Amino acid sequence: SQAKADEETAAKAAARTTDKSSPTIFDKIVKKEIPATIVYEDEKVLAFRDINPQAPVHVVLIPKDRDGLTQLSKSDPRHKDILGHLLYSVKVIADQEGLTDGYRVVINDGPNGCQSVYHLHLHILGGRQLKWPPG
Ligand code: IU
Repeated sequence: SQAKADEETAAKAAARTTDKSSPTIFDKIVKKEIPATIVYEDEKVLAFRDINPQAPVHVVLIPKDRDGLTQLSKSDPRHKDILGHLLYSVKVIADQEGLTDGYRVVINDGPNGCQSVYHLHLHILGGRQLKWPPG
């Protein structure tokens, strides 16, 4: 029946958006299949300007190889090196961006953290006085 088909379509759409094993748009940015304003890159990480910036400087920093790191809470001991590499890269990028008066680093994790892309990423926000607590 049509109703059943509609139900199936809706279920599939829901599954697609919550399927945390499929590649995300960030993989396409890594492969340069879709454009992004890249501000920093090395063999392991890539950083680009957020398309919906929440501050004058808003950079998204990701591991090039997701390697199971859909989100921080899914990390395991094998990820310790890349996690350290990412955090140190924040400092390098913040220097490069001239954030001499400070900045904020954010990792949104899961639904309560308002994570929308399931490829681990760090937000680097700066260039204005940020408020605390966040929303
Ligand atoms: P979040 O922590 O998962 O919500 O962060 C995802 C961010 O990725 C969010 O700030 C988006 O604006 C940003 N982004 C992007 O920069 N380019 C894209 O093509 C997509 C999302 I999709």
